[in-house]
Amino acid sequence: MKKMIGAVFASLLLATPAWAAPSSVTLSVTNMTCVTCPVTVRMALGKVDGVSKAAVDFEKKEAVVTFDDAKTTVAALIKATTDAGYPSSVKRGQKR
Ligand SMILES: [Cu+2]
Repeated sequence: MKKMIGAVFASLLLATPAWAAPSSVTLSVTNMTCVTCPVTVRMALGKVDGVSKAAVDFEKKEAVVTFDDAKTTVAALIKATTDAGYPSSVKRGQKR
């Protein structure tokens, strides 16, 4: 019985790896020419699996994205905005 509980705990640990902490990155987004562009960019980022939050600023031409780095990568985020017609690059990234 004790052994079984141990196995359950081990599988729980595997299901939620320690490195699955939310990360955030600020992307510098190009091509945003009007106020509805950020909406398109935000929707494109929101479709990426693992993204929990995306805030796009038209004035600053940047997107602040919070994502689960076990599910997606910064490269996938950049691809998402680029595929939507707005190529982006990393302005600053940080892990929390
Ligand atoms: Cu626009």
